[in-house]
Amino acid sequence: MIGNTRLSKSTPIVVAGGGGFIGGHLVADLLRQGYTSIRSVDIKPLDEWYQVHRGVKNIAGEEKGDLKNLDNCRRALKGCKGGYVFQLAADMGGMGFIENNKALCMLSVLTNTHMILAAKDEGIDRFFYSSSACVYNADKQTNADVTALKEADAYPAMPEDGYGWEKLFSERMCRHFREDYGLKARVARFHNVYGPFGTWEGGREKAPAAICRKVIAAKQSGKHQIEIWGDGEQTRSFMYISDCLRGIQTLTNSDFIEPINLGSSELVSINQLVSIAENIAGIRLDRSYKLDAPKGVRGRNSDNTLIRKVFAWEPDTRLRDGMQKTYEWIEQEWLAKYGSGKTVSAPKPARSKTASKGKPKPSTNGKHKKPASKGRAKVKAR
Ligand code: GDC
Repeated sequence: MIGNTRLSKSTPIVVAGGGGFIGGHLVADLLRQGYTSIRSVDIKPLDEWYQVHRGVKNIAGEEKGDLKNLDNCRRALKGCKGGYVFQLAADMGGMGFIENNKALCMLSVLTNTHMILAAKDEGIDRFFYSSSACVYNADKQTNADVTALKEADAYPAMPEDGYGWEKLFSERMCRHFREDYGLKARVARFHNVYGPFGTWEGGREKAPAAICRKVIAAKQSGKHQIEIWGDGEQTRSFMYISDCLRGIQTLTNSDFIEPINLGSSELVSINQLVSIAENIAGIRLDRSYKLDAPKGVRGRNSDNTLIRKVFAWEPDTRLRDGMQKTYEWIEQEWLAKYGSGKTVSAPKPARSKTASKGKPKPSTNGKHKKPASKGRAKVKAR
């Protein structure tokens, strides 16, 4: 792993949420590095995974892959003493999802509680927990012209309703399992991660993928219009997936024990994000603004002082570069699913599990034979 070449390649590694966007990329990266004992666990059936990798023990579907269930957590980690767990499993999505599914988001507490309990009992060496910028106090995020969020800004606590409260609680659980039981828990606060092999339609997609999809649909239909949620002046930073992978592994291998920002500090407005996608597409669109759509906080950026100090590094992929790769991948998916020249109606915000019920059609070795649906594609990388 990055930052730890001494780690044996046969170290048992469990990626919880391996069928998801970040988990799928992490498994691919671990395989690339030569790790030989990887388990990938996800509640989704295998044909709904974003990426499926050979050379890994894939545990898929509700019966064995639902990590809200303690027995499933114990089974997933059995025999992995001294190994690594990457806890990326969660029922989540972009603003359209988390604003409409607060109870469901809070139920991830079962997954986090049972996974950390099983990790402690199994004698897991390192436990990585994926927290979120949604833990930060809402009062610090009321202006588009933001002061970037530093780690101390999570307290006094007033996180994002539902999703953010659960994340903050689970962060605390990591701390107390470390203090009371000596579990080496590591916590990163992700700032809006994007890239290929993620959700791009169906209601769970975040702004980068949603904007790419809308621009592609406008280009293909010849109807050069785009609807943007909010007034477009809200600000964010977006982290490309490769930076996320590097940060996860660097932190997990380190001795740094406090929650730390893992995000880009390249701040943009959503209007600027749209301009980037337009530039990639080579078109200009008429913009309309849906002011009553889910908007989240007014402005958010990652203060990277701490990560620079601790790791002499910070996520540094330029948004324009990451968006180019993301746009190209979504365009392929879009064309495979809809063909060229079609008009596609905008999806409604997702509720409950419906957004996770899409059934992508299988493809092999990165070549999509059939169109994917619900913004998911399957690739057998090995
Ligand atoms: O969904 P998201 O990327 O999540 O939205 C960013 C901003 O983009 C919001 O203000 C939203 O209204 C705006 N936006 C404009 N058009 C669109 O078509 C669209 N789709 C979407 N989705 N947004 C649009 C996220 C959470 C995550 C995670 C990260 C951590 O909040 O949803 O689960 O925890 O934060 O940083 P965002 O950045 O508000």
